Amino acid sequence: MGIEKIKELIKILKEKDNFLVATHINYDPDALSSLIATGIILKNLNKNFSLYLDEELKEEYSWVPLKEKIIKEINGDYENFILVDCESYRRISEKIQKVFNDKFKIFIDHHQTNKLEGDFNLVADAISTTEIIFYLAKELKIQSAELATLLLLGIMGDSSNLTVELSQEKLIKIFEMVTDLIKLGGDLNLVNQTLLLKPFAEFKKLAEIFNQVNQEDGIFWVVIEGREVQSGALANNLNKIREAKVIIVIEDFENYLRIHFRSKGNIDVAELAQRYFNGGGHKNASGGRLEMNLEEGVAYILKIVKDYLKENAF
Ligand SMILES: [Mn+2]
Repeated sequence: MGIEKIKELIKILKEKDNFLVATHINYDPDALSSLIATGIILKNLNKNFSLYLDEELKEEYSWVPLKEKIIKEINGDYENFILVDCESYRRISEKIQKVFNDKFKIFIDHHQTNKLEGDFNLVADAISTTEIIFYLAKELKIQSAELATLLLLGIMGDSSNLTVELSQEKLIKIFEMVTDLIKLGGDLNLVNQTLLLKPFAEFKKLAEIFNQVNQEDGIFWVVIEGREVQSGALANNLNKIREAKVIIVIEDFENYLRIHFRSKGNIDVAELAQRYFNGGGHKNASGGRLEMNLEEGVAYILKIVKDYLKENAF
């Protein structure tokens, strides 16, 4: 990640004021953490800002700072728009779609399939968007235990608690970053508890879903109702199946299907999601959507994935 780009962003943030910050819908730990960490940076720069989140803050995140800055309705007069951890307009809430266009747009993201064109784009090859914010905060010398814990949340969230497959170079970088954050007072135990502990009722529901998982030629898939459980976490869990090459979680939203892919090694599900499912993401974790009924949709998805595995001899 170029430090020059970070310096350019700092210059912009210092010059401007009245920021509206948002992230993708169905926020995950990295999205929430980058949203609020950006708020902490703006607060330290004495700027006016709001953090937009259209969903409720889930109970497990009750410890996060700056909750008073989170808004669900957009009323203020904002001049600048910062979007974090989001690679596509399809993942921006409708309320944001209505207001962001005439603003100065800053995009901070780490999805390899990001094609958004803002007035300033910082799309870097990073494990999480919070990694980018980490370097931004470091350059600005903004440091606190609170911020460190928040950044750990994003990093641990997007790396499945440091268990995703990464190159040696990236592993060293991420472990150094985590060490730095712990030294700054970041509470890794709290972060792990936030990410790993679940209510008993959710375990029972997951057990039911695990029993419904189908498999064929290394492809493991399951259909769930829209928002039945945390779909991303479910997909990560299923990716622990040793025999699995590709995991597909299909979320049925009645008029469309949301699809979550996970894969191992060189199987690039970001490419699949982008090419066939109007989506994108990372090599081993991606998502998309499909406007089809469930039966046709499942058959179509399986065919695409099977063909892809065959073509590439995985
Ligand atoms: Mn992310």
